[in-house]
Amino acid sequence: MITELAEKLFIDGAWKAGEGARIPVENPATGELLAHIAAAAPAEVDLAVAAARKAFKSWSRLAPVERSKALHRLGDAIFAEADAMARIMTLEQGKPLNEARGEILKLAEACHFYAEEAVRIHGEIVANTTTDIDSLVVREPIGVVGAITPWNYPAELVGWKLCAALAAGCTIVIKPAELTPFTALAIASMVERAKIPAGVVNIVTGSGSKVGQALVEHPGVDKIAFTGSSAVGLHIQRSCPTIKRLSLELGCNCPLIVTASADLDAAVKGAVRRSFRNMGQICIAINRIYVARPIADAFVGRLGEAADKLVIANGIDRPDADVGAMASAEPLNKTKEHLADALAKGAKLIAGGGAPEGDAFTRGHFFRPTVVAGCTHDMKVMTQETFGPLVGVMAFDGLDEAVELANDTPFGLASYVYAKDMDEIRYLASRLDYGNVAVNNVDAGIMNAPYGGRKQSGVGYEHGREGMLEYLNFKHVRIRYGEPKGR
Ligand code: TAP
Repeated sequence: MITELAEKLFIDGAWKAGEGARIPVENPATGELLAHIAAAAPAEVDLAVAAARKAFKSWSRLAPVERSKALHRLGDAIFAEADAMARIMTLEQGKPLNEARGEILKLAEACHFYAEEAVRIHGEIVANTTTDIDSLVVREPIGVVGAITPWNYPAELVGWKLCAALAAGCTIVIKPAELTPFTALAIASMVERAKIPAGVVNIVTGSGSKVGQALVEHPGVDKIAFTGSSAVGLHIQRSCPTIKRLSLELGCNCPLIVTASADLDAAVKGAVRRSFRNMGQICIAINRIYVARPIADAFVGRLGEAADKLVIANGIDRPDADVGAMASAEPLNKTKEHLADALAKGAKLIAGGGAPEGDAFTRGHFFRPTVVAGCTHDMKVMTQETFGPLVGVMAFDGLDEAVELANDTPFGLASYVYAKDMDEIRYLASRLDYGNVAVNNVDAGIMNAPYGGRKQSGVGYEHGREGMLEYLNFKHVRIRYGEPKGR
């Protein structure tokens, strides 16, 4: 399937051989070349935006139930092709096949969720000072959306934007990450199969600084929906030459607090899953853990043992592996840098610390899940997003200290708590300055509830009804009525 998608753009419902320079896409588990993409030329970005503008006229006026049916068809098409799409994702991103398949199924779920939301767009009638006037507050789609997405969840992060935008009546031009473009192109072929009208969904590939920036600056794009690093999010906010709506889903340095009342087995299991799943390349990955001092040694010992037990492999060869290759050299190098920094400043290595041994790992971006303890806030692992398989642990003496440490960050996407004591849970959940707080579980984001960050972790929400509202404007229609004839 990758060969069929190579060097193509999806514009106005058709596949077009890209005119721009070729960019290689590699398999991060082997270093092998998978295929090339075409960097969309400025004229091709213009074509995609023009197609989305043209399609907006009819898509936004379509009865919501028709948009709903289209999204259901898309969900069905993706579900039917889950195996093939998962394979593409594993080949270009590195996560194990079973996990990639799970992500594709969640993309299908997002299509069906927003298909249902599409028929639930409603407004309000607001009281006026006189009774001959009605104020109708109606919701209308914003227009053309430019979606810019990262490489860690190449299907879901495209899908949340695409599905919510389409449900609201917007059309979209998507610029996927350079590292993982083929998953997005495979989604485009499902859009085609679902017979979504031409121009409603367009995909342009290429670099962020050129193709992504062209969307940010394009006068025909009404909204930018961006997921990625805080640095690029800030750059986008600053570089918008005209007023546009912006959603920015950015990075974090997520804390976990484990209190003395916690179920230790559950806390270790949760910490391992959310620190190392997808090799820690998750915006809501647990990067730092604060443990009540009386249980700190026991927790650290068990966390290290559990990390060492994780099965690491090429995700195509071992679909059920716990972790696969990292997506590129960049997050791998950052992980090594944060580890070296922690060790140089006195942290103790508990597990991992280097690449796994064996021929299978020599050419890919592999690193063992790594735990360091005895950490302090002088260390990068405790204060910056690592975006890799490294977690730092530190002991605390009182809940206020734990809250202060957890909130000692410019970020605010997700935080985690393991505790059994209800008073502790309430105290912590209400004081953690994060858009998401997960207690006694590590799934901070679910499809039905709003998911968004605070502070430098961004603005706006994805998931839930709120995720669709990001693509709608309010319109106030104030109507004065007269006396009816023949009353
Ligand atoms: P970035 O380097 O920020 O890239 C994200 C996207 O922006 C890519 O498509 C990139 O294109 C593009 N881009 C780069 N420069 C641009 C510019 N000047 N104008 C427009 N677009 C530009 O992030 P990443 O390394 O792919 O992803 C990791 C980051 O994403 C982490 O910080 C992580 O926390 C964050 N993230 C956040 C969330 C949520 S929901 N908050 C979810 C997942 C990831 P290229 O690929 O071509 O560079």
